[in-house]
Amino acid sequence: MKKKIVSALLTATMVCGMSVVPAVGVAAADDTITVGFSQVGAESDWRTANTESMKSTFSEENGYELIFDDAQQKQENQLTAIRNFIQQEVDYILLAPVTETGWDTVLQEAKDADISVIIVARMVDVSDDSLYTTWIGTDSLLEGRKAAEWLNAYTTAKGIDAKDVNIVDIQGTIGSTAQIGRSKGLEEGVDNYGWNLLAQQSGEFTQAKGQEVMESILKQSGDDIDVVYCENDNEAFGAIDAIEAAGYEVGGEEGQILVMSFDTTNAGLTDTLSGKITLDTECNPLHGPRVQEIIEKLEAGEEVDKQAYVDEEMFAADDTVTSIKVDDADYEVTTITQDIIDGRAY
Ligand code: GYE
Repeated sequence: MKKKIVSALLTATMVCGMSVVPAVGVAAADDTITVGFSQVGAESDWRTANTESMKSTFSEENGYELIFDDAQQKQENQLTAIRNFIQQEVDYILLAPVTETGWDTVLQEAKDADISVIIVARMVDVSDDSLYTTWIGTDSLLEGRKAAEWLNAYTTAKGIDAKDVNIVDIQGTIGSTAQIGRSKGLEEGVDNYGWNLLAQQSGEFTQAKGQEVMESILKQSGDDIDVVYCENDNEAFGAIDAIEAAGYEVGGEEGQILVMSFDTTNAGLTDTLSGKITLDTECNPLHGPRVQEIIEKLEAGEEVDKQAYVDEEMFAADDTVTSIKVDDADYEVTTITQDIIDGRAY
């Protein structure tokens, strides 16, 4: 831990009254950057890939000491973890916040302790943005808008009337950036095109909850459902299991229930290849190297952007729609292949 070692050296200098020439081992330890990472949990394949990316980046070989804390999807655990990091005098705090609100007090404590905070993946909603140094993550609203534009293009290409498009939205963790943006993108599509939103309920980004929620919605309105918009892959896996167990088929053909998803994890794209998921919109979890680049810049005294979005793609089961437009920008929709899946890093 840099700060502690520096102060230990200063103390040694004062006590001995002579200059201290650090031994080689001490000098090496002096370079170690201590990072406390408060991770939301392990609710999804995306999250596991994200944890893995952070752990392999902030390794001893790379000159870091990582203190990792899994909050099990609870904000109170994240608050405790951050307070522990402050007490341990880490050099940086990385926070992947479960929801957007409720961070002002604890981030003020980090600021008072002079510790830089980097927000990862989801965003925080704080009254003073000097409470964090920078944010890196996904543009969830754009993801939702892209998915909605694809649905409009797909149903139009199939000659389906907008008023015959009945949608179920299995939302993510309520109040998280990923949920807020993805739900809003769909809701805008409902307003713009006149689709019917039959049900909207949280599956908490997990397979188990996605399945449970889908089961109960199927009981109420099974025969009416045309589209299930899952806000991540794990919810989609659960929803697909529920749909098939109830005797319905998933897919993009007439009479089937069309499943849309986000994340493009390996398992998600495998379901896209088999046609169980018709569209999977990417959300890239490999933030480790990106955060490392930010830390290196800060260490060098350079300026960093206040926020940075990651570029993301869209993958479909077939080529009914090959590109869509959001706010005058074109986005390609790639038909998934096994080669694409094999060539991906997660
Ligand atoms: O889509 C989901 C995860 O915050 C972007 O959280 C992330 C989301 C991701 O649990 O699978």
